[in-house]
Amino acid sequence: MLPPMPGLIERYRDHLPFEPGDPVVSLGEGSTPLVYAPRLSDRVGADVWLKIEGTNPTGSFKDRGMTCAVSAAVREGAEAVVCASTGNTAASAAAYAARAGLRGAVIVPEGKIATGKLAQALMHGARVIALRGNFDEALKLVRALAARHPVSLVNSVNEFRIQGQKTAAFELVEQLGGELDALCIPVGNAGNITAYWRGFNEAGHRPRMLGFQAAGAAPLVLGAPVANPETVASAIRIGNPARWEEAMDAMTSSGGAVNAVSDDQILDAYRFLAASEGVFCEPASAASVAGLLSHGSRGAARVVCVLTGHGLKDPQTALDHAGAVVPCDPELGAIERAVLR
Ligand code: AN7
Repeated sequence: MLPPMPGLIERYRDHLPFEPGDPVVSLGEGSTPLVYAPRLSDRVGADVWLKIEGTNPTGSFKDRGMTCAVSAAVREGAEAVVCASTGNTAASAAAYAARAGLRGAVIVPEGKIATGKLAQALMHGARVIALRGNFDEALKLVRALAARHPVSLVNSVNEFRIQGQKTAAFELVEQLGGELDALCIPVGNAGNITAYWRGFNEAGHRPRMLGFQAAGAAPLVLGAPVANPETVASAIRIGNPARWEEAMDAMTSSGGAVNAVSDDQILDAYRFLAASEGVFCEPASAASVAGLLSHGSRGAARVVCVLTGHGLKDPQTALDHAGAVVPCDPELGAIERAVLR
């Protein structure tokens, strides 16, 4: 029998704030595939790889941070974990809370999270609270809640989340032998770009950090919070990122940039990845590729696009933007016409 694939904390313990003997809550996260993208590379004129974070246990990169945040919560004796979320943090927090035997409560903007994420949070037994407000309001409220009650806040304002997520940069350095010029990454609450930059610095490699926001939710591009963010990429429908300064620092100190991509550009990249590379990610993730396609690689020869979440998270957006099914009567002639036409 093969030895089990260790989770992040075991794999990178030397770089993480966990001692041997500390409780570890893991679902085997991390060690995600890095897949070369030949057609995208042709279009961009550079070698491009996709870091497929949708293969994490709950289908998004959030699991990297959540194994650390929930393990630390157990160590601290917390009884419950809480978060505000556009969906993926909620799904991940709910799963790791279930695994740890902790109560989980997640606050999501009512009607604005993808179906798969809602199903996950509910199935894992979290209390799902639909806020009549947006993510930024939810985060503000949950921070106030955590300051007053013995619950562990597992949003990326929690340092352990950043610690866990920085391991994706370690993996990239290993997978590419350190040969990486630029990283394209969607930016919402700005925890992930902060974490990658931390990881790259610790690993001694400093690729250009190219962050992309949805045009209707692009506070970092505009230089001011957005009161009513809107985008088809519901995961990054965020108007006032918590890690604002750190994200800007990552982009400036690496010689990178932050840019906006329109919903149409996001949807084009989303369909292109699925239809031409065989990789189905969620709309927010496609912002990294949309950004690379519309803003270019800035002279980088070797580029990684981070695909933060799995396409199955948001089946409704897929169905709304994909081709139609072909109806068919149960006869050979009809099947021939339907299949071979
Ligand atoms: C697929 O789940 O903020 O810049 O509450 O789900 O670290 O916020 C999700 C964010 C990119 C942006 N791609 O990352 C949440 C949440 C996907 C995401 C982001 C998110 P950050």
